[in-house]
Amino acid sequence: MTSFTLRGALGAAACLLASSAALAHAVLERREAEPNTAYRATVQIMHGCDGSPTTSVKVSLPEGAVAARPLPKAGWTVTTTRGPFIRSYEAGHGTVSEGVKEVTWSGGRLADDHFDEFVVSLRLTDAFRPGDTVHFPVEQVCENGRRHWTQMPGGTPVADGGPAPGLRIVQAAGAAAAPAGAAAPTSGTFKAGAIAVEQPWLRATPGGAKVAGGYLRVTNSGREADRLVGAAIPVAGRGEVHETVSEGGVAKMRPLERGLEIAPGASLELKPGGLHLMFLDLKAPVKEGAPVRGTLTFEKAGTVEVLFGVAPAGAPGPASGGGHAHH
Ligand SMILES: [Cu+2]
Repeated sequence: MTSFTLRGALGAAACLLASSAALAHAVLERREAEPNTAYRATVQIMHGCDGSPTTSVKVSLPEGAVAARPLPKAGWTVTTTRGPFIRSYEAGHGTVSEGVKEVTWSGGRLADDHFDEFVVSLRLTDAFRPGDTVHFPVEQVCENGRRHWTQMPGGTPVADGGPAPGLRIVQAAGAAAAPAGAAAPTSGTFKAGAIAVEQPWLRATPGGAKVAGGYLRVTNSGREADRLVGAAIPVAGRGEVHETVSEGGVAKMRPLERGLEIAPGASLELKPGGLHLMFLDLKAPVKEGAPVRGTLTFEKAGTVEVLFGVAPAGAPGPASGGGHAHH
């Protein structure tokens, strides 16, 4: 009812704004959870599509949510899509590297003036840290039309829908607070052939910044040299490998045109003030606490998918107990 009153008052031009901000139709019932716990993701569908009944609801699960099991609903057919995770996770009783990534309930009919709940039980792994907001994008199909509740913070606005339902990750009760200035990146090791990439992280970017620095440790356990030749994240136009050199006492950075060689047995650390990745032509800010998927390309080992943790702007390192070998 409210939606029609609003629409009448605001007129057609304001419709999209009204529906994306005030009238989010897909929300999570429980919006806070601790890392390394079981979580019951209850997606509430509050309205249809401009009066038309809902006939299908698809929920995409965030990377780092594992062991997902949907709750069947009478009158609806539930289907799941499985796939590989970008790294393996500790899931309480063993390690998992693939699982359910999307759940769809279809074939039902939810009237516009009713609401219903669509539930997935899952486990939140150590991919999430207190302060992160994790998103569960929802695609709602109606008899007439559809709605995309898929918009991410800082991302492109969605015309026919609005924000993806978000879950805030909070500190476990009784746990020590993280030291001030400590980052909360996703930890992880990502492997391709003889190459291992440890704890990749980005520095958050302030407002209109067009570049972001990326850091990691890379180890070559093979018998041949390899080269890191490329890096990419979705919000950057391009990625380069940079070195920092001193010219007349001034530190300057420049791209390594042939990439970065990693000798057999060598372990290199890319860190602020030294070797680093540089992501340019940013289309959206890199936000603290919101891990970013990306790829690194090696001449021999090929392309490896990684998850960059995001530390505060200006952070010297990814985390306080972050396993740095030298100081
Ligand atoms: Cu640079």
